[in-house]
Amino acid sequence: MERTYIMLKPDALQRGIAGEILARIERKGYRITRMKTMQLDEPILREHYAHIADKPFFPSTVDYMTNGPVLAMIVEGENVIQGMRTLMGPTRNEDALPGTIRGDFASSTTYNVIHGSDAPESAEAEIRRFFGEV
Ligand code: DGI
Repeated sequence: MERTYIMLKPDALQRGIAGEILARIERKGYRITRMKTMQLDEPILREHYAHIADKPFFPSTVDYMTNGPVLAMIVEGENVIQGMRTLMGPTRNEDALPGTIRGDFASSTTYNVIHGSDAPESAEAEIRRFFGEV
């Protein structure tokens, strides 16, 4: 069974929509096997977001992501990495269709409520980064 790293971003918790997002993940048939809240800091975000760390929007991403706790999760299911990306919707807010988590809840490309790994290698690296060896 495949697994992926999913993270509800601070605005999901602050807006009280975490339960609704978790329900969508469960309703799809995926299993949440680990879950914890965490306060992120800039060093872990520089690692997690190394591919965007030199972008002009990165400082606002750090402000957003350190604004309050996140909900870190390991989610399992058949082809769950791609399946969760489909359920989440794309990165750019204007492309996220209604019916997807981002399409229904994200208020901007920065404030986009959820993270999900994009490939098997990044899923394992992110699980290790946020949960250690599990
Ligand atoms: O895997 P994703 O989260 O969909 O996208 P990513 O890994 O390319 O980017 C990580 C996060 O960085 C993304 O969730 C939101 C932010 N980001 C990416 N591209 C842009 C952006 N934020 C702004 N404001 N503008 C962008 O073009």
